[in-house]
Amino acid sequence: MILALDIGGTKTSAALIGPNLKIVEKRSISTQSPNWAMFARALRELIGTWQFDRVAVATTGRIVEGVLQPLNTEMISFWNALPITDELTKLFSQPVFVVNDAAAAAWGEFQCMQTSDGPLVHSILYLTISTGVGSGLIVNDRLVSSANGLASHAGHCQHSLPGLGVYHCSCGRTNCIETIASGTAIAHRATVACGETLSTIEVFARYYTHSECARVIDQAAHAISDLIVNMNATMGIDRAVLGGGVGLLDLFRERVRFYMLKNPTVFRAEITTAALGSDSGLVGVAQLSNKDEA
Ligand code: BMX
Ligand code: ZN
Repeated sequence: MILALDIGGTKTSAALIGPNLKIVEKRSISTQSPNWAMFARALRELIGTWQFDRVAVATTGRIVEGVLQPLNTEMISFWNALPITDELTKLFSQPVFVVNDAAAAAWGEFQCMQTSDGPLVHSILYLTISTGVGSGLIVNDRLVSSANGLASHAGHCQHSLPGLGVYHCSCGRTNCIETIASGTAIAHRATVACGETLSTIEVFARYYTHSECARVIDQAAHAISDLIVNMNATMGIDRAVLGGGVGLLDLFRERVRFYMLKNPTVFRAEITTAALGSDSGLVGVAQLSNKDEA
């Protein structure tokens, strides 16, 4: 049995995964915690009496030689340069495999496509549009990775939408796509535009009735569409898969498709939502940990 963890900026999911790599049971907690020790204790309690012989972890942030080095340093305050592999090995006394959350989800979605009917797909871009904007890339059947853990943090490419002003990203750059297209950014920008506190879900609920909310969502969708086109131009992807709380919304996918159609045909990519829904990271990291052992 595998214990799979998906540690996002807002929520952490844990799943017990059987030998057929299917989820047997799933639970979740908030990722926000005053420090690592308290988060680790909450994790231990969440897992309870589950029995497993390996731990597979998909986490937000860059992983460099087992150390978590976030790009967005404000997302989870307590773990800059956390030796996550060692800490989780101590906590669970089992071998631990760690990879970026969007990379894991990309692999999970890619494996799904290989078993479903239809033409074979060899290259995909997976985007999680959630607390941040994460990205995982498969090119010619291989997951793209790099020693510095930066591949493929496409959410930190800059957008080119005019007239938006300067947005500072917690990675140190300005105008990263994450600063206008993440769920956090959508809620923040609509809150400022409307003059009242709005959650991301509330902003989407107002799409057809509030022009300011529609504008914020459309700008996010436009930036994501441009990103997909740019990645297609550089990597030749067959398909872009949207995941995360915002990415899974039909309305958002349709707005991304709308902006995609403004591009010449050769640059357009097929856009789908994650077949595994919010489980792509959990299933993908379990598959990757299995593959690494094989
Ligand atoms: C940020 C970055 C990515 C991550 C993405 C989505 C950090 C801590 N995270 O761009 O590594 O994949 O957010 O993360 O630097 P999520 O928490 O929204 O799933
Ligand atoms: Zn950035």
